[in-house]
Amino acid sequence: MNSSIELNTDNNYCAIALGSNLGDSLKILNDTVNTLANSEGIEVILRSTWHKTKPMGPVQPDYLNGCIVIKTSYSPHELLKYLGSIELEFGRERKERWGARTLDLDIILYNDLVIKTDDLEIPHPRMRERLFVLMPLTEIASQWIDPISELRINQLLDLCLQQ
Ligand code: PH2
Ligand code: MG
Ligand code: MG
Repeated sequence: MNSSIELNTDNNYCAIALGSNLGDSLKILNDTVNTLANSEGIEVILRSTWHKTKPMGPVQPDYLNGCIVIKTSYSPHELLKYLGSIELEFGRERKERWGARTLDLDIILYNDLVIKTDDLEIPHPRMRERLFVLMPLTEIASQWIDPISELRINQLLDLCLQQ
């Protein structure tokens, strides 16, 4: 696929998963969405409700999870870098893989792009098995097609619920 036409225009759509299980998670997540909405080059188009979810991975507190869809002029790697700076702003410390965190911002989908580099994989490689991503994402982007499986988000949710 030739994706060059889709980049650095104002018409890139990206689904982002948000999660927090340390600190005042509700405030952190709401403040994060406001920060993103006030950022140049980012327009928050859709936001899900917040879901309280059981942790996957090591023993840790429950999470608050949700998803947003943004319209952005950032390329995937620019966005990755910017989201990383927001995680740091909200006190994120990198410790154990999949461990507790004040804020996690994961790029889930970016247009219909497929990207696999050392630091970034889109679509998010584990989104198909994560109810804490698929449930909120179905609220706002149920018809978005995963370019890998070619299934819609609501179909991925149905499959995940059957597991
Ligand atoms: N994130 C993880 C690991 N486990 N569990 C839930 N419920 N929600 C998350 O956002 C989450 C997780 C690593 O990013
Ligand atoms: Mg994550
Ligand atoms: Mg992450």
